[in-house]
Amino acid sequence: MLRSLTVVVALGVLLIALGAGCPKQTPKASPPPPETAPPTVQEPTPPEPPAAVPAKVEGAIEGEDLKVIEKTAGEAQSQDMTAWVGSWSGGTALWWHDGELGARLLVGFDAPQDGRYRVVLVPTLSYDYATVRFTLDDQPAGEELDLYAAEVQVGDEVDLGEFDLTKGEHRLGVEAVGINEKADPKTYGFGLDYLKLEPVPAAAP
Ligand SMILES: [Ca+2]
Repeated sequence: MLRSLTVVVALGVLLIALGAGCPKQTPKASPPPPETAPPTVQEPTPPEPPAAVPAKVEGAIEGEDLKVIEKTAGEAQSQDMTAWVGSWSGGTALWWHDGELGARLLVGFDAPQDGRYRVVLVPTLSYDYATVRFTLDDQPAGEELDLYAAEVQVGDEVDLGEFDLTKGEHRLGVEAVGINEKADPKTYGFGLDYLKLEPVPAAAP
């Protein structure tokens, strides 16, 4: 019995000794991570800025907002001018097209209060525009104006003169009285960017 016990103990010691001599198992090395491209950071795409529309001129009565009271020929409508080189107030103008010699257009605008005003306007010039005369409340206003230009463009300010205006509606008349010989086609067009009423200080007594 004692002998058997001795054998078992010896055997145990031997096994322990053998175990101590075994190379330690090292953990298997992890396989290298698959080569994947680093995640790319998507830069947020900035939204397209809206097309720049020219600001409105301070104090302007926009041609495109005028009330068309009467026209004897053609069509009068608002026209987007941002496709052309130049700076129309609000990027838009009144466009009277497909007129004829002697055609008349009458538009209404409001004076803010009773007073004396210098009335100025800014026309559009174009290759097919007419020579025009203006009236203000049926009275002649300013000089005859040739609106021909080889390219569509915004014109210079035109002085129609000084007028005593009451608060409320007044009427600007445009008559096609001719057309430049270079105009092609000769469609007697007219364009109005804006009108402006400049108060005239009362004369000193
Ligand atoms: Ca305008």
